Amino acid sequence: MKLIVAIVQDQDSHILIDELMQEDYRVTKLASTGGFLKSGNTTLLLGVDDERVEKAIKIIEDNCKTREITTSLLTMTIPGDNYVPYPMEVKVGGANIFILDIEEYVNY
Ligand code: 2BA
Repeated sequence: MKLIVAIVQDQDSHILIDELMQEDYRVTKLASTGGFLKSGNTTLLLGVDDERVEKAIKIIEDNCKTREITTSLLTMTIPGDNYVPYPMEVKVGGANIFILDIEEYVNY
């Protein structure tokens, strides 16, 4: 068994969860925050039998889009001590996926 940890964009999460549930995957949704953009994203946990991992990844891939986001990070102006917003284009992934081996799964 594997644990799939998938960090996806909020906009994609509802349809993605519906698609996964339709294929009988069990899903836990966590509200998370990206360290770089400091904005919300969604982390999904899926406990999956080994032979169903590939299909789960394909469903995630099919339902998550990469998007260009313009963000303003703060940077210091020279001369002076003022902070001014500095626009920056960032490509946010459709999904960042970690696949972990599960030693034991217990369900009461
Ligand atoms: P954030 O940390 O908010 O990052 C959003 C996007 O900003 C990233 O998209 C990446 O394109 C860019 N980015 C991140 N750190 C950067 C840096 N130091 N310099 C320049 N650009 C940077 P993704 O790579 O697709 O990541 C989307 C979200 O997935 C991340 O949100 C974070 O919440 C999570 N994530 C990605 N890689 C991770 C990892 N190795 N461990 C834990 N979480 C991860």
